[in-house]
Amino acid sequence: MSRVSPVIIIGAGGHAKVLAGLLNAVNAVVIGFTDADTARHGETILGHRVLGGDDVIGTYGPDKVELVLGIGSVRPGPVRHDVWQAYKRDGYRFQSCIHPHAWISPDTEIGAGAQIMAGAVIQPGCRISENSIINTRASVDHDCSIGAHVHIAPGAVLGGTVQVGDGAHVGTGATVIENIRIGDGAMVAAGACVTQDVAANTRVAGVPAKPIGSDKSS
Ligand code: JB2
Repeated sequence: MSRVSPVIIIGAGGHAKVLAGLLNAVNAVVIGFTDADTARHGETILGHRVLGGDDVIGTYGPDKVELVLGIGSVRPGPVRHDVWQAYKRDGYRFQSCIHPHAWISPDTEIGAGAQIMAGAVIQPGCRISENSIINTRASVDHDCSIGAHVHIAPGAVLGGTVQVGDGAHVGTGATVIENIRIGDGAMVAAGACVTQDVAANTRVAGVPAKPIGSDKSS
């Protein structure tokens, strides 16, 4: 993980605070946060100021700063994807963030802007695609493939050879047994135990997990 450029963290909520702690732990140069909520402007979080709205980013430009996407999610949704695309289009780069107390097999493919939090474990043969979060103490076993803009929430456990599609969300403390496919945009509720494939844009919950709806029906 190279730390050659200073970073701005987009968002100043809970997820951004966790990222600020990570960036402090690796001695990154953090310029500050931006937040859409003007009431947050001027606050200090873990030693870094909320500088203003996203217009601040433009005062630096893509050659002077890299970005860390600090807006999290508790369900599938377009926000992280859309903010990511907008800044990529304008030529900005997103730094990947890897906590020094994560254990990541050296052969792991890690996409741009991926965020791997404290206590996460990623076993050999895995791919973590761009802008995805492997959150605190999540466990990703061998040969898993995690798509782009995915959130594997704190304490979730994926058995070996699990495939998670783009934009999916695996909730806090959920378990996905080996060889399962989770479709694009699907949501696994917190604490669920997934023993069968989950179709795209479908929500599942419970032990064993059952469908509880889809994006199209909600
Ligand atoms: O376009 C934006 C924007 N949209 C929302 N630009 C910028 N710069 N900021 C934006 N925000 C801001 O993101 C909101 O004003 C708010 O301050 C922040 C989101 O904070 P919140 O704490 O509500 O959610 P979060 O996304 O940081 O964290 C959620 O997801 C995490 C993964 C929480 O539920 C956490 O508990 C969870 N761990």
